[in-house]
Amino acid sequence: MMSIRTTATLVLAAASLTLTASASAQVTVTDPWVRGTVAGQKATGAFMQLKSPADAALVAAASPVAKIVEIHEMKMEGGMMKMSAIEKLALPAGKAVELKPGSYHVMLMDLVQPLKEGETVPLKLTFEDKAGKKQTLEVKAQVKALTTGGTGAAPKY
Ligand SMILES: [Cu+2]
Repeated sequence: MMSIRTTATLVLAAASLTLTASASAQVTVTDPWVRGTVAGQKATGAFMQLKSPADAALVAAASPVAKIVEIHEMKMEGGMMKMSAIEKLALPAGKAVELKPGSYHVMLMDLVQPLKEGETVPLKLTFEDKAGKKQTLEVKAQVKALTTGGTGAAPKY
């Protein structure tokens, strides 16, 4: 009798983090992701962790999937969470700054297409250092399910 050998295949899911950059004082972008949308939805949020070795700021963002891209913050105002555009998001040297649901985020507005889970969305991020020198990083953000990080079905940025 021959025994049947089973070959176990180990599938390793590598984190797909793509960075394209060249400058020296490099801002690190970790785990960029975008909340998926449903048909007809015109806006969503992009989230990530940013870390800069020297004082810098995120000053602009752009993406081919959205006609308008802004940097937003969320604040409690009269008991309500409100979001508003900010000119820049400060990145203190060596400190990780998190863009996450309910907090800072990159707002993608006037979307040109629905964003489906599993797709990737190119995001261009522009940083400025203390001397005013600008640096642009391009990352690929993973589209995650609409409800990721939220408490219900309602989109929450
Ligand atoms: Cu927003």
